[in-house]
Amino acid sequence: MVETVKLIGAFGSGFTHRAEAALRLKGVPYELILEDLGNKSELLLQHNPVHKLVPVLLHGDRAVCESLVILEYVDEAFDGPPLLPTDPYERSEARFWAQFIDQKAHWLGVFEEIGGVAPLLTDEEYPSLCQWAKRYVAEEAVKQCLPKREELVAMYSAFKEMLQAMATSHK
Ligand SMILES: N[C@@H](CCC(=O)N[C@@H](CS)C(=O)NCC(=O)O)C(=O)O
Repeated sequence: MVETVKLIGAFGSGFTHRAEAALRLKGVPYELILEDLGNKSELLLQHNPVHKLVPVLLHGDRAVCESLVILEYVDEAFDGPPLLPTDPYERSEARFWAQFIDQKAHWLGVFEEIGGVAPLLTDEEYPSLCQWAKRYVAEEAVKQCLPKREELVAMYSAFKEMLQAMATSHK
């Protein structure tokens, strides 16, 4: 029996994107269930009682939490092109950069724009990482589940305004 794959996530969440991109790169069909993080569902709370965060991968009746853990689970549980290298050292490097980058490739530019700060990830300082980021966002499977930059800017700008309003009202 083929077990269904569902991903509990949230729009604009880089961690959700990471899990979704893993499923797409691996060629695993899945259903995306979008959470309202201001009003978390029973489904999310039941399957991630420890952190209560998205993403959560549901594979049949099993739940996998934490985006990097999901990524490795997807790589090991399903057939398809490998996501991580086979060589242990190269795997450790991939894990190191996965932790470091945490989807900054696409999201960092958005935060720079909203925060009005100078670019944090520059070609001069991180040439290999910038090259990788460009290749990553150009990948067809990734493009299909990458939120549009304008939508991320709109969402995080609204979030920033909400935080500013809260800070002002607490003065
Ligand atoms: N370390 C976690 C981080 C997940 C995370 O921070 N998820 C955010 C959305 S991007 C969330 O669920 N936020 C809801 C909350 O903080 O209550 C992972 O890699 O999966």
